[in-house]
Amino acid sequence: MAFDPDEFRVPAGRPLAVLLRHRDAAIHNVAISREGGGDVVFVGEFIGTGEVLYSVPPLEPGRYLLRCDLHPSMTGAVVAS
Ligand SMILES: [Cu+2]
Repeated sequence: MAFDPDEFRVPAGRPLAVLLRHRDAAIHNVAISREGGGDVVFVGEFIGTGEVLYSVPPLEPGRYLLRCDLHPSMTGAVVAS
């Protein structure tokens, strides 16, 4: 019920491939939004097992909130620079 690691540094301005590898019994996804309640920039499909490879559009430089839409405690950060 957590992202591991919970902070990611990525290059800004480039498409991203994000692999979510699922290691518990719950359903999860990955959503990315501007930090501080800003625009949602990506919402990934939910998966219940296995892994999924998300194609995330290029991010502008800055900090973003990473979260699972089903579990408010599942958060992390994406830093694009
Ligand atoms: Cu979740």
